[in-house]
Amino acid sequence: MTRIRFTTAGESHGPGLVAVVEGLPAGVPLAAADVDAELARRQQGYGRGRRMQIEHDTIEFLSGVRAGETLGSPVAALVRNRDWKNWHEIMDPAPRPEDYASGRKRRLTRVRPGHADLSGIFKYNRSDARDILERASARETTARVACGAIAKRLLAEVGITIGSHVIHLGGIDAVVPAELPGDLNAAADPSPVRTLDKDAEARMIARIDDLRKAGNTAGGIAEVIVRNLPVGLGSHVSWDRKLDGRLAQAILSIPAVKGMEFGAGFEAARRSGAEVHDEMEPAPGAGYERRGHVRRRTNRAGGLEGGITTGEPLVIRVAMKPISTLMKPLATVDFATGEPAMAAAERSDVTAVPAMGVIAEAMAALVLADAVTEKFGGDSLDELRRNLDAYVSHVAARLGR
Ligand code: EPS
Repeated sequence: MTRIRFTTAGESHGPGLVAVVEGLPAGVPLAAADVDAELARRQQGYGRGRRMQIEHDTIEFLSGVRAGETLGSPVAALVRNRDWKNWHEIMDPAPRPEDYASGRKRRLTRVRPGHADLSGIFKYNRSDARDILERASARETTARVACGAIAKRLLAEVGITIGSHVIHLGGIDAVVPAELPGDLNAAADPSPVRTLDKDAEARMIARIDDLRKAGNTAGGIAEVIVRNLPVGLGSHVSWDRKLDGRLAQAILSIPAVKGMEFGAGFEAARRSGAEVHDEMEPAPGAGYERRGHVRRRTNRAGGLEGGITTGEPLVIRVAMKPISTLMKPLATVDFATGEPAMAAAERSDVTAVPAMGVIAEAMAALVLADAVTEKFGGDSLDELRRNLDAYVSHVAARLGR
């Protein structure tokens, strides 16, 4: 059983970030440009800090790709941190104790509320919050997006597409059109806040400007849509095979993400069964093969029933809290003295909600690529495709069509 696994390594201000993806079939077309395009999407967004002017993320493949195709072996890749040149001294892996004594290096001890700083210091028995924050930083999501871009290439080869858009930012709701554009990212990416609502866009930008002036930060909600999934990914049989649970683990692990919903989400809890469940009808026409020629009249389930894909679009909404590094800092305790203090004000963003949508796409892509390889296996893309095609022909014929 082939399965996709991935991991990342790297600190925010270290030399670079490493991404490793394992379990891809051989023969998936893959170029650095595919990954770079996704890395660039993650770097955009109104409300980012000065760091994004320093970085220009690009990938270097170290293994697993040859002549533009995956080999079936682990794909390892490197993204260098351009900012590293400014942090050599602070991030020196072998500093001298006298550097601290002389004040050349300072420990960060005014821990920031909302960050991993203090819990990490206690847990890992460190005396400098930098030992925690360098890895807790959302810079790490660069490597996740690199892994996700590779997963997206595999999904695209079997016709599955993923997009996202921002539906809320800093207290401002976007009006979501009843029919979303076919190419969601082509419509959302040109917006500085990745929203489809022009009027809300202007108000979101003004809100970010106000918060920046006030030294404050904003959260928001992005919606991820996955189209053309076959019915039957994931499983109802055991808790850890349910696809909703697998997606939730992946998406809730994104820094600052506090909640998520599938389809109608929390609203479903307030409504009656007749108002929530999606009625079914025969769908004999072309384009419904992957759904077994059955269509839901609505998609309040968000594309999943019993932890299994229905073949309807997967609809996931992801909520991000405001960034926890505030330029107008909050009260805290200085870990070095035990005295009350104001938190450290590190350079940061006002908001990263537009980027978070791109990161959520990547995490969803990795879970779905895993579910696709789990169900259809195959050591090569051709073999996986044959297995998928045979399955789709089978489900499409089940109702006698
Ligand atoms: C981040 C703080 C900022 C962000 C960073 C996430 O970095 P810095 O401390 O260098 O100013 O820019 O995000 C990225 C570097 C990135 O690539 O997204 C944090 O504390 O999480």
